[in-house]
Amino acid sequence: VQQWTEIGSLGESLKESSVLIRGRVHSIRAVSKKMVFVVVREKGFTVQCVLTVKPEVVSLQMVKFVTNLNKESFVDVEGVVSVPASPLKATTQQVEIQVSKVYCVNKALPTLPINIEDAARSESEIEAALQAGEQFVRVNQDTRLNNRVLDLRTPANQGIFRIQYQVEKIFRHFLEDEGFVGIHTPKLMGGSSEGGSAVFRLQYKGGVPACLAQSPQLHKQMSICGDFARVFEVGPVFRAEDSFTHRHLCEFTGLDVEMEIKQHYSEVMDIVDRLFVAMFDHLKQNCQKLLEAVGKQYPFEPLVYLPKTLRLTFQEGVQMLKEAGVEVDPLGDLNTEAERRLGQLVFEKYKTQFYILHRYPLAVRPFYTMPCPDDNAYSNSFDVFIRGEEIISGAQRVHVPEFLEERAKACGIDVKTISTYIDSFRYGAPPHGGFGVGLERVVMLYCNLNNIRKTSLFPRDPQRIAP
Ligand code: ATP
Ligand code: AMO
Repeated sequence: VQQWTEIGSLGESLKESSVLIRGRVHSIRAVSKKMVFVVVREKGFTVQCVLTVKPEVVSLQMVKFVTNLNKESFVDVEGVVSVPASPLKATTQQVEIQVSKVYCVNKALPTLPINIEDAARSESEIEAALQAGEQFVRVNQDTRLNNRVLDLRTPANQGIFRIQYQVEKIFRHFLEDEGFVGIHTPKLMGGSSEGGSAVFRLQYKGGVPACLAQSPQLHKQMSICGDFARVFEVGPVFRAEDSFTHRHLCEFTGLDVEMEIKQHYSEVMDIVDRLFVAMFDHLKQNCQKLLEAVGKQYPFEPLVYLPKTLRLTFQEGVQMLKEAGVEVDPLGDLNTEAERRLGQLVFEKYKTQFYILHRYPLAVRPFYTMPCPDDNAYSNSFDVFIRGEEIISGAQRVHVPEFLEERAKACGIDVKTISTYIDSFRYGAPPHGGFGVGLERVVMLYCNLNNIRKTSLFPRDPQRIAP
């Protein structure tokens, strides 16, 4: 049995070795009846395979067969690795394979809804192709998403979703090392977890009204009441968002944390700080190839962050905006534009694109948020931003049941629907807090991508529930 070599691992060290690879036909360029170049792709990596008629080895027929292969078909290629005289522009690997055998494992349709080479072009490559009068198709977002299985094959998308998994991995590993335990909370709920309208309603058995969880909020807190002390969850979050924006999905992946607090809600922000610095360091140190694959199609500047994450209070943020001529309600929420502007101001002043804004006005936070003990117009809560856009919300929670009930009522929530949640606190609950991260947003903003649909494998938005 012969060893398979991954295309991504082909390099000069394998010069003159015989290799066997399996991949897709990415492109075909016939030079003559006797010679054809086939670029073969695997997991976003590409290598040029050269087929030349050679008596006893490669026949005219074989060159013809390969010339006529459909793109995206799966092939096994056997040959010897060689190093070309000049660098190869069209492939990721800088070696070629001098082919002795090609076997088509399974073919793709002759015409596909998306040409992967077209889908993989950057804006500047599109410009250059237009200037050169090249024949190609500009693949728009809807076409990509309608044909996501093909779109996912581009090197940039291979990079995005492999980076996304690294973010999830560091989240799990870091928290595990800090004594957190992974949990799984129900997604079918009797009442809404965040309040408000953005909830998907459904009928449970026996016609009982139910909804899909807008977050694991209630059950992650109830797990703290169940003595797990420090918990995290990676799971789906459902929001019936009305508006069509670049950063809202109807289903996304939530990275959630909940923990006992000994003295101060800064303990929760400490976890955010160390977790994300560890994550960004890991991406920088171990994911260069993936980041380059994304950057080649969607160029971006690396994220600038500090070894110790900057914390500003909401009031300081409002003041910075005011000094820059942006008036905002000091007891209201920041709109998207103000958040972006503050992101720029923070970058100019503190040289970081990642920071925590805390002590938000109580009025703009969910009912379960703990007011500041020294001024209850504000709350022990925070949001976290990358490049001026929110990736995290977090807070200390109200752990006194009577007060929790009062806050829920004041926020217009029907307390009957969350009575088991409120009761959990009647049996004795420790001070605690936590936060929720949108996984797709982290990757979108880390790579400075312009749309959250680019970081959702099969996105669900107000206008899309397929494929
Ligand atoms: P969270 O659920 O924690 O608030 P989020 O990022 O979804 O996270 P939103 O409350 O939806 O935040 O919005 C934050 C701010 O962004 C709002 O104050 C609002 O001004 C603005 N915003 C939200 N949706 C839109 C939209 N569709 N178009 C423009 N601005 C929006
Ligand atoms: P929040 O509602 O802010 O907080 O959500 C937490 C994080 O989830 C992400 N997010 C979204 N991502 C994609 N599409 C959406 N529609 C969407 N809505 C939110 C954002 C946001 O920061 N229970 C609290 C968290 C907590 O306090 O622990 C909560 O759900 O990145």
